[in-house]
Amino acid sequence: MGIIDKFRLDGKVAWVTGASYGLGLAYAEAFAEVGAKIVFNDINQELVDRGLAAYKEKGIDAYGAVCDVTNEDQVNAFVKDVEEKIGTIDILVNNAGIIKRIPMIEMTKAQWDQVINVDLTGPFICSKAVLPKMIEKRSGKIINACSMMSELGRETVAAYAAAKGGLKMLTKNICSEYGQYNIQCNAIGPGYIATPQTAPLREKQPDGSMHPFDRFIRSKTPAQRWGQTEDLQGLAVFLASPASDFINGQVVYIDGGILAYIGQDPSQLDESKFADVQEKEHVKVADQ
Ligand code: NAP
Ligand code: GCO
Repeated sequence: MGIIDKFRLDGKVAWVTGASYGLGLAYAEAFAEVGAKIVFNDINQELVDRGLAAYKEKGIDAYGAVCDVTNEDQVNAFVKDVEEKIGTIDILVNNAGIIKRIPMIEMTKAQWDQVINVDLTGPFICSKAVLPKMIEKRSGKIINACSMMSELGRETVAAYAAAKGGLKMLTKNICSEYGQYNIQCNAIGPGYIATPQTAPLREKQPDGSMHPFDRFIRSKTPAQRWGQTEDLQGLAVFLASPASDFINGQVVYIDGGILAYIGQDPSQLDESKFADVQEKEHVKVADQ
């Protein structure tokens, strides 16, 4: 196998959860480009249909179905359906996730539970559903969606940070427990990426000026820009492919340098430098 072949996914079935749009769609598109068969789920039929249309437009014959990653019966039924119709799942990306930006003392337990259920329990349920066949095949890749909040806290995201911190340790534990079966479990740790999930943090102010958080993130990122979903595709393919067979239990941060940099005074940023990139980064959810 030549070195470039190590990055191919020919004959592999890749399941990306919550992949109708956003980062999940970007990961799946890249996997398809290097030969994988794509299966995905989302929370309702409207989103699944939107995803199927998006994949078809990209020339990808994806399989999609409604499945709530927090519902073990739905997940097990989804996996059984995929195994019967497509084949056993070789690659799982636990991408589905939500965030609620609420000060902790104002957050209800129900809101806390919802975030933990989707962002941490969901990956547990989905990983548990695919691991038995991966063990049988002595081969498998699980990639979790960690975050800057796997390492850092910030105001209003207590539940999300707790979930993403826990997901870092779940990644290490799946590695520890199943690495002996040639199963690699790693995580992608994106920085701040321009997707619908972060759109509220980038919306221009009524006077047309930058959102304060947009300015803040650019001052914390050496690249002085938000990541684009395309920035993460190479890492996703790497972690899903034979090229990463001896990497296990790692969170690979892809953040434009945020975690390495103390940051600069946001007021010192030259906003005129951002005019050319802002339109793409401020693309509306409807255009995703
Ligand atoms: P996104 O735009 O909000 O997309 C998340 C997808 O997951 C949506 O399709 C969402 O459906 C779906 N989903 C939510 N709950 C679900 C459930 N219970 N079952 C199945 N699907 C469900 O998020 P994103 O920005 O693409 O991020 C994808 C992942 O990367 C998330 O885990 C996120 O935490 C993580 N991440 C994102 C960033 C970033 O800057 N964007 C950075 C670091 C990590 P709905 O549309 O109904 O919500
Ligand atoms: C927020 C953002 C972040 C990003 C991402 C950063 O409110 O701070 O939504 O949480 O989504 O997780 O890595």
